[in-house]
Amino acid sequence: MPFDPNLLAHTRHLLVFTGAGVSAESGIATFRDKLDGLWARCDPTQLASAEGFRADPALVWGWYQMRRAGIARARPNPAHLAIAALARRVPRLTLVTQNVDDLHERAGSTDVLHLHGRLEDFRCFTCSRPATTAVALAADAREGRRSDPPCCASCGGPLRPGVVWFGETLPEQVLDQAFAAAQQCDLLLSVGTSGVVQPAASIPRLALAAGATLLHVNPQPVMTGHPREFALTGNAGKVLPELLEAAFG
Ligand code: BV8
Ligand code: ZN
Repeated sequence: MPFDPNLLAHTRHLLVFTGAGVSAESGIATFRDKLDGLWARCDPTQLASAEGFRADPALVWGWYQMRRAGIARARPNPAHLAIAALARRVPRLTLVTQNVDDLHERAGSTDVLHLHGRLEDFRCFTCSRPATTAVALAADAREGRRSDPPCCASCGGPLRPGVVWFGETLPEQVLDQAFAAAQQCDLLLSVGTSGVVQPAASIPRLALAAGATLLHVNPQPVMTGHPREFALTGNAGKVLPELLEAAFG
C-alpha cells in the first residue's frame, strides 16, 4: 500500500532521521561507497576508530582533513532544504542525524541532534581538552595525503575530530533526546540510511514499537515488513520535494 501524504500533512510530531544518503547528492561519499586515493584499501570502520588513530594518526587525520575539505566545498542539496522547510510546515519536528557534516545547519535546520558528533569539533586524544577549529585547521591541510594531527596546547597530545568512533559510546544526552522523540513522534521519516550502525539504527524500530508510522526514503530497498512501514524509492533530493508538494501543495 502506498504512503498517504496526508499522514505528513497532519503529523503532530515528526521525527526526521537521516544518514549519509541525505548528503550523497551534495557529493559527500556515503560509508557504503568505496573509499579512494590513499584510503582505497582501508576499512572505514577501522579508520573511524581509536585503534585506527593510535596505529596511524597521520593516516586517520589526513582522511578527516580530506573529508572536511569535501564538506566545505559541498552545498546543501534539495533534500536538506526540504527537511529545513518541513520544520516550518509541521507543529513539531525533531531532526536526528547520524552524519558529522554541517549541511543540515547550512540548509537552515536548527537544533540538529548529531548522534555521531560533528567533524568541525576537535579535542585532544590524550586529555580530551577541546581545541579550537583554527588550531586544528592550521595544521597542514594538503588534501588527500597523510597529515600529522596538531598537538594539544595543554598536554602536547594529538588532536582528534570530535566525532563518535566505532567502539565509542554516543553522547548520552543526545541519544536520550533521540530515543524520547522516537517514543513521542507519530511519524518517523528515515532518509538515506542503511540501518547498519547501532545503536542509532534502533531508533526507527523504537518509533514503530511506540505506535508511529515509518516512512523510508532510499534508492535501495530497506523495508523490514512492519504493517506501519512505508518506503518511497529514489534519491532524497528528488523524492523529498515531491513529498512536500503532495502533502502541502
Ligand atoms: C557503540 C562518525 C558500544 C565517524 C560513525 C550493537 C549495539 C551496540 C554497538 C554495536 C552493535 N553491533 C555492532 C556494534 C558496534 C558498532 C556498529 O554498529 N558497527 C556496525 C559496522 C555493525 N557501533 C558502534 O561502535 C557505536 N558505539 O555502540 O559503542 C559501546 C558500549 C559500551 C562501551 C563502549 C562502547 C558507535 C557507532 C558510531 C560510529 N561512527 N560516524 C565518522 O563519520 O568518521 S558511523 C558512520 O557510519 C556514519 O556516521 C553513519 O552513521 C554510518 C553509516 O551509516 P549510514 O548513515 O546509514 O550510511 P551508509 O553509507 O551505511 O548508507 C547510506 C544509505 O544511503 C544507503 O542505504 C544508500 O542506499 C542510501 N543512499 C545513497 N544515496 C542516496 C541514499 N538515500 C537517499 N538519497 C540518496 N541520494
Ligand atoms: Zn591534551
